[in-house]
Amino acid sequence: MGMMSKMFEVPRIHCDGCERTVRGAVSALPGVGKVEPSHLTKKVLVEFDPTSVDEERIREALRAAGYPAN
Ligand SMILES: [Cu+2]
Repeated sequence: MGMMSKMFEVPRIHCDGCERTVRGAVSALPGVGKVEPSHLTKKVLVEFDPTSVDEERIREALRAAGYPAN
């Protein structure tokens, strides 16, 4: 199975620093590929291998970093 991508809405992303924090937190998960946060859209695009990680695990990582997704 290939990579999947999912868009998360994360209202607390306000600046470049938030983007770096979010990218670091989500990228640390095994099975996660590209992570593209945007403080302009308040969204994060995440590419992941669904055999290694799932949406709930990504949501947990966002929550733990202080950036809960809607
Ligand atoms: Cu910020």
